[in-house]
Amino acid sequence: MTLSVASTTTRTTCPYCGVGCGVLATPQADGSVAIAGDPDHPANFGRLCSKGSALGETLSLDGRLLYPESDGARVTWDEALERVASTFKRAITEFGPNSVAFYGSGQLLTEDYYVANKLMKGFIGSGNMDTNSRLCMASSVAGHKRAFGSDTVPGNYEDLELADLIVLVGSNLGWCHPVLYQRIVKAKAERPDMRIVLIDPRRTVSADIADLHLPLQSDGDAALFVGLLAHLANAGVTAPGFIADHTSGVDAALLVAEDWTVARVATATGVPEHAIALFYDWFARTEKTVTVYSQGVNQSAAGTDKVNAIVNCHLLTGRIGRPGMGPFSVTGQPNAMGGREVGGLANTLAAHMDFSPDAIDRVGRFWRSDSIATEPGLKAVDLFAAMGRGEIKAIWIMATNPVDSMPEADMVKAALAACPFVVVSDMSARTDTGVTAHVRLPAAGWGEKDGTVTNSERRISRQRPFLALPGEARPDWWIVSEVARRMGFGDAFGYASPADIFAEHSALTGFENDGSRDLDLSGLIEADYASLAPTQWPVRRASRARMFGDGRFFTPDRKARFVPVLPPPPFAPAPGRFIFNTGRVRDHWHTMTRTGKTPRLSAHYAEPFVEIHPADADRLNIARASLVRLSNRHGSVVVRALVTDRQRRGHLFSPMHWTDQFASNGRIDALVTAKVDPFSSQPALKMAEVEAEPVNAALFGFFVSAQRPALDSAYWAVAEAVGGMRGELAWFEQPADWDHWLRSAFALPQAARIHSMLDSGSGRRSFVVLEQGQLVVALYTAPEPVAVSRQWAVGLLSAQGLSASTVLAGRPGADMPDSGAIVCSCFSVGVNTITAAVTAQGCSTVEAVGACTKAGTNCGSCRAEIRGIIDAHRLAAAE
Ligand SMILES: Nc1nc2c(c(=O)[nH]1)N[C@H]1C(S)=C(S)[C@@H](COP(=O)(O)OP(=O)(O)OC[C@H]3O[C@@H](n4cnc5c(=O)[nH]c(N)nc54)[C@H](O)[C@@H]3O)O[C@H]1N2
Ligand SMILES: Nc1nc2c(c(=O)[nH]1)N[C@H]1C(S)=C(S)[C@@H](COP(=O)(O)OP(=O)(O)OC[C@H]3O[C@@H](n4cnc5c(=O)[nH]c(N)nc54)[C@H](O)[C@@H]3O)O[C@H]1N2
Ligand code: SF4
Ligand SMILES: [Mo]
Repeated sequence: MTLSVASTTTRTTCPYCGVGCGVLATPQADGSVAIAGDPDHPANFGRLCSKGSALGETLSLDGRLLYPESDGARVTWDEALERVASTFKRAITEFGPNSVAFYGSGQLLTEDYYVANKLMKGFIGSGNMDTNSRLCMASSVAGHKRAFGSDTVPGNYEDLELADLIVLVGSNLGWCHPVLYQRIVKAKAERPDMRIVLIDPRRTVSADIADLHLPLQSDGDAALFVGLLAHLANAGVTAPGFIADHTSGVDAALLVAEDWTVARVATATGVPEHAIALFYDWFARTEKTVTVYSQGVNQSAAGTDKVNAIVNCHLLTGRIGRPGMGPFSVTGQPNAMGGREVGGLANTLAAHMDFSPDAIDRVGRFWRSDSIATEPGLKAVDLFAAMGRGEIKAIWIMATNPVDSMPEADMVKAALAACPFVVVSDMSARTDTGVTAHVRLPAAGWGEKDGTVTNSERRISRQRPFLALPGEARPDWWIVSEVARRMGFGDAFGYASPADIFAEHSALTGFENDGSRDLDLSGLIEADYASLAPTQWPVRRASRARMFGDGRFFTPDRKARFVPVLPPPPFAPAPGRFIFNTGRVRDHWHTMTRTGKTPRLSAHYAEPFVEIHPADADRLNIARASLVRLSNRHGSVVVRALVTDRQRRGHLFSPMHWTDQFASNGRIDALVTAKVDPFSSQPALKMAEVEAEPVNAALFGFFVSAQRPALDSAYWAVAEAVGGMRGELAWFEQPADWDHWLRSAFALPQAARIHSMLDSGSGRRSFVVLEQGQLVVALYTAPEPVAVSRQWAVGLLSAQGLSASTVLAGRPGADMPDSGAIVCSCFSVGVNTITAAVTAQGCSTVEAVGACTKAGTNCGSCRAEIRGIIDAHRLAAAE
């Protein structure tokens, strides 16, 4: 049970994506917390997506790490902190400061991040603090610096509403930045002339609002935008005055672009010429164009070049620094931007300053340290490689789960297992990374922690606590400061509150700045932290509203730089292999430590899967809903086949979310090669090469159970369900003794009676255990993927007065209709219910379906899928 510290409503910020929506959290008398969008927050104006709406359901203390642990045993904070401080100190004395490292996260608050970075770079004296932003934003950072001289995101959210053309490049905004997507949907409804182009190898849900989708071959983006640059120059769509006064290097960029005709771009991208020409024409003719990009751009071996290929087109047309236009890198994590601001990347020092002699001197004086690091540290991929070679003697991982999210994840796991000292600060008691730790430190989570985050449009918002710290959990800034004190740096880390830290960080951003650096928060030093309203930077004492509005950049000559980009040759996997693309689904967040706790969010997709084109599936004898093994030299995974023509032939896609905590073998980063971009060192997470083959299981199973089972089947995947768990199973060989298998998997008491039924013709078998008419466990097995309705079976967990025969039959009765796979997670409305509204009740619009079923009427994240169901029915009716 959680304990609230607030009786009224607390204004805070969503802990998931970089949209940074304002949230109103109101603890209720029964211990739950009511969550609503903050109507006054300028990111969302009251809206929330499915993940934001379900925040209240992630707050239970189930699975939380509540006490410090050393070698798996509970210890006092004093013992844990002492062990961390003394072990780090010993390693530094013996092997030097570069033998230790911190690996942080865009899910730390700015204050936490600032303190960790200051300890490593300012006082331990090593650059070895890197972050999961290396996997996320590093190419945008590098691209921004090459073009602007600083890591400045020029866009404001209102630009999306003011634009006449929005180009989404490698961004599935509909699922990953749902509230921004909804702002665009609304703007387009008000101004139907507004155009949207989607550039993504897959036809994602974001294609729903697109006037044009270019399903390009992975990494075709550089060719596409270099071709666009040539087209704009040839068509005379340039801004000569702006180019002359405010940029440099245009000629070199145009020279290498010259040969990139539409025909050549078509060959390089696999997109038909007429579609490319149409996109180029729209771009050329539309002054107010915003190019939104995300991981399809950044997570590539050519990520930085892709960023600059995009920025070049905006510089050539002078479309930057003005309302309704500009390149706009949208950030993923709630505080990806804050982490960049404090200097969390190993190649940055602090406050948007790098390791230049000036900056080292300036920051050293500000921190009053003479042991400041003088050179960049190891970046994520290099860091874990160095650890694999035994060069890292102690690592502290905060708020990230690299055993699941790093490329070559099995190597990362092995490196951590061999590292002499691993510290993990997390909210979760059990993560794939946490199990490798010598010391586990319980961190305060969302609702408990207190500080600031910066969203994609540079807006700083407060996360405020409304729950008491559970058990002995502590905020990350406190934990790091205590270790710093024990290492002998107490004077520099005597913070009493996050407000102290924020004031110091703000002061550093303004220190000897005078407009020479983009990041300047000096206007906030004396702001009232407790009541700080969402504030966009820069916030100099004399503020300037829009970045680059005056055409001045942060390079030495204050001019933006064109970067000549040479598109890489199209990637051709070895014969018989697929391009393996990875990313996200609507309702899960990364490694599922929080979204995996809610039945609602777990119902949308309940197991790991791979999207495969029907022609490829046929060729390989991969049947719908069967199991597939994906493998390469790094490892293998087993996931469900999702056969769909939204996928390109020769490409596969799997989400990154499933871990060893939720599936037998679904950690897809085990397959991703740690190949990095040469400028940003960001790994190419969207481009592995794999083989696919059907898994010939002898038997499939599906279960629902009141308790979490311990499974040993060849394949298993579990998910939370209301009243218990649900899960998918498969065996290569049927268990010899079902009674024994069930009793041990579901920890059934000897007295429990197992009812069973076998249909000898089909080989289908079902088992049920009831206790006073309530379900303990139901298991359905079949030689083919089990066809029992998942939603109906999950409903059994909350049913009373059940009879064994109804459950064994595995067919919904009239009193328990099958709603089908969940589409709307806010109101748990399934596909069958929606289809019935369309077919039987004649609902032909998303609004009408909403009126009939409530689906899509709360957060709206599922509206694109509802439209898909209506369209499919319309097509079927027309045939
Ligand atoms: N639901 C949900 N939302 C999230 C997150 C989450 O875990 N779940 N995580 C947050 C975080 S940290 C991030 S970084 C963002 C990521 O947000 P996005 O970048 O929008 O999400 P992804 O699914 O990783 O990738 C986007 C798309 O890139 C496409 N792509 C792959 N290769 C290429 C290519 O070569 N070119 C182009 N043009 N496209 C390509 C993929 O097919 C995919 O549809 O989402 C944030 N929001
Ligand atoms: N193949 C592939 N791999 C990818 C990606 C991809 O698209 N494809 N995307 C990459 C990207 S963009 C990202 S951002 C990463 C994300 O990957 P990770 O950062 O590894 O994933 P999370 O699950 O968000 O891990 C956050 C951890 O921090 C804990 N936590 C949450 N809040 C706090 C807190 O306040 N303090 C502390 N100490 N702990 C906390 C959570 O319980 C969780 O264990 O994955 C990357 N990996
Ligand atoms: S769009 Fe959704 S996940 Fe992102 S900040 Fe808003 S509510 Fe949270
Ligand atoms: Mo990310």
